[in-house]
Amino acid sequence: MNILSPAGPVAQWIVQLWWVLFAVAAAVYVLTVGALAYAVIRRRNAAEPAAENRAAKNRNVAIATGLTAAILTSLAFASYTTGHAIADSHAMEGIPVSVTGQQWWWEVYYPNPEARLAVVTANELHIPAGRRIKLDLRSVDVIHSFWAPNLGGKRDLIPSRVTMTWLQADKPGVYRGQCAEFCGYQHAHMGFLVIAHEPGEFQKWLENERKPAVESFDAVAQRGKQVFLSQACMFCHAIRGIPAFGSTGPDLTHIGSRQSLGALTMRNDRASLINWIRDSQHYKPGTRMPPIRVPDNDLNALATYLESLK
Ligand code: HEC
Ligand SMILES: [Cu+2]
Repeated sequence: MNILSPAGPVAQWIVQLWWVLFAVAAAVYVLTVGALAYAVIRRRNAAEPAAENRAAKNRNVAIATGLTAAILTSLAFASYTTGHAIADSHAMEGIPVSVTGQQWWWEVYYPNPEARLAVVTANELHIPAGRRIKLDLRSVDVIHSFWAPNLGGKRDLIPSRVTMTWLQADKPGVYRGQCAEFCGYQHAHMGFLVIAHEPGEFQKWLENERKPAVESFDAVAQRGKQVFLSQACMFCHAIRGIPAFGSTGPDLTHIGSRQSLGALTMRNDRASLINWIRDSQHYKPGTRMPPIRVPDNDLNALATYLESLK
């Protein structure tokens, strides 16, 4: 991932500003170091220190000071203009999505006036390409920062406050995001994906997410469900459609269709799922999910069940 390759308007503005700042800073650096080198060489080669020419010296200092002030003022102006362009667009319409930061994962919520049509998932922000997404950001514990560099700017998630930002992906694709404010031990393992779909595909995804967990009639998956319900899992995780309502950890209703486990800590495949349940602390030390002792047979059934939740 290259943070300097924008894939949406907000990121585009920020990257433009970045290049302007970089170019000006680089030019000033080269000029300053060049002038210093020139002065050193001239001084060295002169047999006698050159006669003081106060007037010329004063003039040069005045020019340099004026230039510095002009450059800093223009940069401040450029920065203000970019910030204003991003902030101004808050008033515009967009598809509302709520993101809640937790140590150390992201809850993603798609509100709907009809409560049963709302959708909740984790660590993946699915969006339609070419549409503006209005995000409201919350935190339940410490300050986090939402950052999907190819699509938008950083925005802090602050406990007991709602902050807003927006982003847009011009084309379908998968973009990486990351918590950008140190929030504890596993801050680095607090990643997420923004998955931009063709608008029709997005609707399909949303409709699938609205459904409760699919009931698989596979005997092993059925057994896995019983294991899930008989272990502590249901105190921390919700699976809509079965009596599991926990909210300490991510909603697992469609876990089988997600790409990662533990906020991009590991890929979502069978082996990782088993390893994660057996000993999440090994892969993400300090995470709120305790290691859970389940006999191997049950663990296999549990993995089959979770994988079936597409
Ligand atoms: C004490 C609460 C707690 C219990 C009990 C618990 N979990 Fe978790 N679980 C969590 C938390 C918190 C996370 C998020 C960890 C992170 O990303 O930092 C999580 C993450 C997961 C994930 C990855 C989800 C994702 O989207 O990344 C899976 C799968 C999972 N748990 C399955 C289980 C199963 C199966 C059980 C029972 C055997 C279980 N959990 C028991 C709290 C719990
Ligand atoms: Cu963080």
